[in-house]
Amino acid sequence: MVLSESEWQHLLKLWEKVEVDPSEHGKIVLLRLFHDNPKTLEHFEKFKHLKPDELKHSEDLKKHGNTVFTALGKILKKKGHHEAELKPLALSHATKHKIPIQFLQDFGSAFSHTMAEKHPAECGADTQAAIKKFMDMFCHDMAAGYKEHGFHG
Ligand code: ZNH
Repeated sequence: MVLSESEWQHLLKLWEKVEVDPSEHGKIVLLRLFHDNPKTLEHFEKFKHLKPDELKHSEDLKKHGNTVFTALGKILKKKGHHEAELKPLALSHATKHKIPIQFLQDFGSAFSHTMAEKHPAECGADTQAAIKKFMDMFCHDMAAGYKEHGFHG
């Protein structure tokens, strides 16, 4: 699951586009995740009671999108050396939010599809394959962190 230098470069180039507006990118990916797997929305106390239209226009969802994408960007830029960044995330997602690994994989698909749609020039087949590898690595390392906290999501 090790990424090559050229795969990291594809991802970093794509990320330059994401960083222009992380809240908007985060929001679109989360909306797609909630649409593709409605069970994921149930884990958000602050969003699960919103109607689809309210969710779409929620400033709070944008804020959360920014939180998630800022964290994801920090991880990506470590090019695989992300132990320090993943530790607190594995802890909170295992013990507090209780998010099954499957949902993190679903997030990866929503992320990949959104990028291909929004940034076709930066998201060719090579980049899509790199995203898949990166998200597989992320999920694998999160699962290892989950186990340390006795969560087998
Ligand atoms: Zn999450 C939160 C990141 C996915 C659910 N997150 C969160 C935060 C962060 C994150 C940074 C804040 C802090 C803490 O820890 O708490 N996430 C993230 C990332 C990812 C994710 C990076 C991928 C990649 N999440 C996810 C999913 C889900 C979730 C998939 C479901 C389904 N989160 C969550 C919750 C929370 C969080 C529920 C809490 C929110 C509030 O605020 O309430």
